[in-house]
Amino acid sequence: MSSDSDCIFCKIIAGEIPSFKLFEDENTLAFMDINPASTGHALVIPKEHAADVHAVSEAAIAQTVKTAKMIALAIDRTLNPDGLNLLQCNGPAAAQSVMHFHMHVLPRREGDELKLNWGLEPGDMDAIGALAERIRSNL
Ligand code: DGP
Repeated sequence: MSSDSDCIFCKIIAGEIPSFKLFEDENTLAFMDINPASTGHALVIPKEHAADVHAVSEAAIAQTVKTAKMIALAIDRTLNPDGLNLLQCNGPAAAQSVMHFHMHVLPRREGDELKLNWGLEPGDMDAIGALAERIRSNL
């Protein structure tokens, strides 16, 4: 499986840097976003390194969407949000900051006025870790 030693998400897959892991199978990994745009913001990635929608294989994108659906359900059970975005960004103009294909699972609240080009503010790691445990228990 292709990997890029300079890619932060490949390092998370390899366990070289820590993450609040939610779910892992042979082809995908789901974990909490550490710069959350909303409470419960999670990411789903293929293990195969590919920069964006143009580079990712059809198999990997299908596996990633399947895992994203499972994570969306677990987040729904855990947080009961008013809505939820599945979002995927391609290229700097579309606010892609990590060049490893990923899907955002973004819980939403009525009137939260979340801008989809959110700033990358570090979250509260204790709160994110505690939430990861709650979401895992709802998988
Ligand atoms: P995008 O802007 O669509 O490329 O989203 C990248 C997301 O990845 C952004 O919301 C912040 C998040 N992120 C960046 N670095 C890390 C990291 O080291 N760990 C985790 N868990 N998330 C990260």
